[in-house]
Amino acid sequence: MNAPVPARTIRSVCPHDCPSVCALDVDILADGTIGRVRGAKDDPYTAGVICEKVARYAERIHHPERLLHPMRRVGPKGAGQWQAISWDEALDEIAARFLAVEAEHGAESVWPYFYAGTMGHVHRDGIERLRAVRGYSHQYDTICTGLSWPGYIAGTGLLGGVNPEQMAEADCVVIWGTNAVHTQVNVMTHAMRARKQRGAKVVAIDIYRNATMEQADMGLVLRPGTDGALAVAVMHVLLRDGLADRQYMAKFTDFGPDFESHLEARTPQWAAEITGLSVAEIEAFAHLVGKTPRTFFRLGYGFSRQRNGATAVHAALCIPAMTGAWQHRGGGAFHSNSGTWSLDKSRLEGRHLQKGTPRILDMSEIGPILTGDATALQGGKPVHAMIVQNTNPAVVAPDQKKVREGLLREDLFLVVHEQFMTETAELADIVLPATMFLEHNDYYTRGGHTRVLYGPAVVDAPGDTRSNHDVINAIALRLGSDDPSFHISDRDVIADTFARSNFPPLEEIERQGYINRERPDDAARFANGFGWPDGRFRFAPAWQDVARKGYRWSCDPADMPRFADHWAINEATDAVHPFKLATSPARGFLNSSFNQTPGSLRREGEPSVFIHPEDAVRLGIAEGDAVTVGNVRGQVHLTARLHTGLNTGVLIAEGLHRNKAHRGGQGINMLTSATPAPPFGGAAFHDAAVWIRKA
Ligand SMILES: Nc1nc2c(c(=O)[nH]1)N[C@H]1C(S)=C(S)[C@@H](COP(=O)(O)OP(=O)(O)OC[C@H]3O[C@@H](n4cnc5c(=O)[nH]c(N)nc54)[C@H](O)[C@@H]3O)O[C@H]1N2
Ligand SMILES: Nc1nc2c(c(=O)[nH]1)N[C@H]1C(S)=C(S)[C@@H](COP(=O)(O)OP(=O)(O)OC[C@H]3O[C@@H](n4cnc5c(=O)[nH]c(N)nc54)[C@H](O)[C@@H]3O)O[C@H]1N2
Ligand code: SF4
Ligand SMILES: [Mo]
Repeated sequence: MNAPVPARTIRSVCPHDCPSVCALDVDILADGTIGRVRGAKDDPYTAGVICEKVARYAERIHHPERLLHPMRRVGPKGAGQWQAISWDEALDEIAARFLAVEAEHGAESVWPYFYAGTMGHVHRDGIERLRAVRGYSHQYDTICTGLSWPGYIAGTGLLGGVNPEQMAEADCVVIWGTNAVHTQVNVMTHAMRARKQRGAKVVAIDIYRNATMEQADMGLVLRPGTDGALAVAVMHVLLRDGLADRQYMAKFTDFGPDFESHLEARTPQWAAEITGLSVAEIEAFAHLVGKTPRTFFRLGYGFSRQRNGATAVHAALCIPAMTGAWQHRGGGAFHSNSGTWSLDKSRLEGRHLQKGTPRILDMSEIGPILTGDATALQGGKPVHAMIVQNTNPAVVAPDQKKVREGLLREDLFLVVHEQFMTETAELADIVLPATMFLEHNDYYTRGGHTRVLYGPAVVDAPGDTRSNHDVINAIALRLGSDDPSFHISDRDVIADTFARSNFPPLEEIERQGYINRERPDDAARFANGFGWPDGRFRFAPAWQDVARKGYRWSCDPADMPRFADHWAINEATDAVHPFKLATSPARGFLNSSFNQTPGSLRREGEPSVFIHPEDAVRLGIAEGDAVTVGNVRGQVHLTARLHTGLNTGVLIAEGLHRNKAHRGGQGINMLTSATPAPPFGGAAFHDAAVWIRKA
């Protein structure tokens, strides 16, 4: 069948939480529905390529299960009995219940909770205005970037790096701890350009032979949580074999005799024991990056989701500082540009409205917080009311047993604003229907390239759906605030934010679709010095200085290793829990988003776990067997898939499927820990010691 002829094609932006921030061309059909979605060819980073799940967006935006009306729970919590209500009824009830909780328990007992369902700043961060004006508990954003960002900043002093489009000009691209084929397909576009045009070598470093490694020239499959050991051994070899750029280090880093003697014991033999790699593999990798000046290190999030992830990211980042790769076009490192936008969001987030200095609760600890853990509550009162936007904690948050138990508390009033009846929405008292990105105006950034993009409202919002911005404003007005920021439109907030940030006017950005925030190349590669006052990259991180950039300690600062190193603090295996489990990303889902679209469900099939055939044989497990994986936190039912591309003793469950998609209804985060990782918190999603047996 031929695709229908579109009435028009509009420029938009993918709103989802993926570093690529693709510019989209969206066909709008004569009946107002959307047709094909394509990657914009004229956007230099998108370069005409997007992932399958967003190419099929018509499945999501016109999904028959979209929430269209506000609803009130009528039966017991989580029983799925609802009554449709009007917006006025819903908003009145929310205001009354929030005010009652404020009066009885204090404003800090209300905890607005959000994450990155949409990455548009207006509809993501506007919830901060409500929090500020009422003095509600704050949220410490740790769930995704709490480990990797501090790890990167510890070295460079600034969260920014070489324009990732320059990967195409590299002679070697190291894709470290990111399954880019699944999670940010555009990395592959530019890495493959380098290979095609320059014969560049592509290296992938992961804990299993994933889809990205299948496309690489060199694949290093190490044991989970051992990247720090690989990195310091690589540096040992660089120094040993005369491949370190000592001149560069003398000028641009804190390199000195203490660090050099620290590395003396970090031999490839030592690292081989820890990583499971061979000495030859470690040396070959060190020689490749040591002899290829234009080596681009694309550092992902995956290896930061180990308990020692912050130090691992820092250790990997040290390699280009030792080879001097930063000096060469096509060389250097990149993790995220999120530190480079210079956006003034003070109005958008309502900083002028802030009442008092409320406690800041760690979003990754939502389970312990809602089940009354005194440390997680910082000695304060329990949470009695929440409004949740843009996130699905019942599936995505660690220590799922506690999350669910907490969300089900009878004395918690839970409002969930959603596009679908997620497993979080199912536990709510009031469910509110939300618009999607083509139905509201917003601007978007993510760390993956250099542009800020604009996405306009282009189709009608279905049913009674309302945008996050409108809902936050309506609640604030009901609660008695009359600040002008609660009266203006999403478009006005964008125009105001751009004006405050000294960006070009919105009209100009609207015409062009984006604004380029690329920094001059020499600044991006720290050619005039790194982000610390002395301009030097730090092989010996001063974590206290990182803390001052907005982080809070989750460990004793004295416990931090002095230099880049392997830090053996991950969940230890033992006789009962002999396996390490990682919960790597599935291609068809984006976290828990798309877990209701037909194309994604077809692609992902049933929730499964990769196990090495030797382990499987030993445990009497065959391909396709029903298995149970468990630890002290809980148990999950999965289907076994035999995979030779991982170490023995390692299990990989690509997720996040719906909890309900698992036999028994328990999702993979039953097994992950909510204990904040050092130094500043964050969830170690890929670090769980578990057992596995045939079900
Ligand atoms: N299709 C799809 N796309 C996504 C997402 C998704 O769920 N699905 N999630 C989105 C979000 S929110 C984010 S933050 C990004 C994250 O995207 P990435 O930066 O790719 O990070 P992760 O998805 O956590 O994991 C990437 C890889 O790290 C590997 N890994 C785990 N532990 C280790 C380790 O100790 N060492 C090494 N070297 N590798 C390890 C995993 O096996 C996995 O292959 O992707 C976004 N894009
Ligand atoms: N085991 C394990 N758990 C993980 C991870 C992992 O690798 N392994 N990854 C973690 C990471 S990196 C992250 S970032 C978190 C992400 O976790 P979440 O931020 O919860 O991401 P999603 O699962 O995509 O859920 C976003 C929800 O927001 C809704 N939404 C989208 N747009 C809007 C909107 O405009 N308005 C409203 N009201 N709702 C909207 C979507 O329908 C969806 O249900 O998950 C984490 N959880
Ligand atoms: S999810 Fe990522 S790769 Fe897919 S369209 Fe969105 S930004 Fe692009
Ligand atoms: Mo994330």
